[in-house]
Amino acid sequence: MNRRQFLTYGGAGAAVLSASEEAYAQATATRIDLSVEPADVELIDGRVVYQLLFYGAAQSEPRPVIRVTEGDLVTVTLRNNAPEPHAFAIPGAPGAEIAAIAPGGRGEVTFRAPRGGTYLYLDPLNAPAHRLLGLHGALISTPRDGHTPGGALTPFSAETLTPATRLLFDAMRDDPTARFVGDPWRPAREKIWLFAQIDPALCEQAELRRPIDGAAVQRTFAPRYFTINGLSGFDSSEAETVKPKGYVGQPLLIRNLNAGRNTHAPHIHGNHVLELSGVGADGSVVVRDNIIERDTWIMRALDRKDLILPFERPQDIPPGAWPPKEEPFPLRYAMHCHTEMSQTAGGGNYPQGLTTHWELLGPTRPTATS
Ligand SMILES: [Cu+2]
Repeated sequence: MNRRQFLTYGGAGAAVLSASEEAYAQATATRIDLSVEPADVELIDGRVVYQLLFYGAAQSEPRPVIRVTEGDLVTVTLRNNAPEPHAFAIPGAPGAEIAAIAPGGRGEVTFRAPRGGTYLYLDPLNAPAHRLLGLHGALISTPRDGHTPGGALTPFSAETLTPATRLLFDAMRDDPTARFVGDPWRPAREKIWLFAQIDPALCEQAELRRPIDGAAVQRTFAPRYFTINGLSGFDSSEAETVKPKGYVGQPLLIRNLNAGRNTHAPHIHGNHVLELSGVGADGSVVVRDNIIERDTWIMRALDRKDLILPFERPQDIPPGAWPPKEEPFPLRYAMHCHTEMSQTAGGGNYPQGLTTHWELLGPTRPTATS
């Protein structure tokens, strides 16, 4: 176990394995090298638990974000540095599976990057146990062509856009008659919120190499820590990888995923979000026909939802009182989960659970030309 990684809590960030930084590039061949590593992870209250984590080659941070471009030929290699077999899958990406690899072994798979959208990669073995021990991460597929007929850029393939999503992205523009006056959405305006839960009893079972029965875990999993991108409480509230920031008129995409076992009900203050997509029965990205404004949305186990946080004037503030004169910018608004236990750590330590906030930096964006 001397090879085991030790992670302090704040060290769990968002390293990026970028297959192709250039959106809309020609199809290329891409190689992603991953390994499964045992790790001692320090949680928000100082407790250290044993986890199993995916690492990228030469990456010091776990669960790297994998970025690919739709249609690319992607080769994933996986080295198993853990003491039991591990596997790999991407629900919704046909063919993206590596069967069980023995300890010390290596596996490989080549597949076509799926349609534009947000995906989970995970270890499907002994489900949901290995995934809940930490073996999961986010994969972002950039569409080869993500434009609306009106020319607005979206995070989805043009052929999967619905009339509602086309109208929404076209309605974010620098035009006083538009519904969302400001900049169009840009790919750089994005946050990944990868939710997970940790049950220290399961971690201990794995550390002591006691047999783990996935079906039993499905029934007995009792999480005591609730994380966003591996962070919680004060850490997730302040982490730049989690916290959306921007001016009025700078819409942002939240790519929300739930790698855990429990249902979350994230709730946001200040603006409503617009729910753009969900997951089909086969794991594919389903772009919504009907876009509903939500202040609370449901994230079931393995859910993936893309949401627009519009960064509009908070509608609780009357236009006549905008911009506020006595309250200084940035205005800070909470995101917390309405599944109440998720707001705690270690069985009651509030508010050290799944929470963050977002910041409205000012009423006028610095890039505005009009
Ligand atoms: Cu609230």
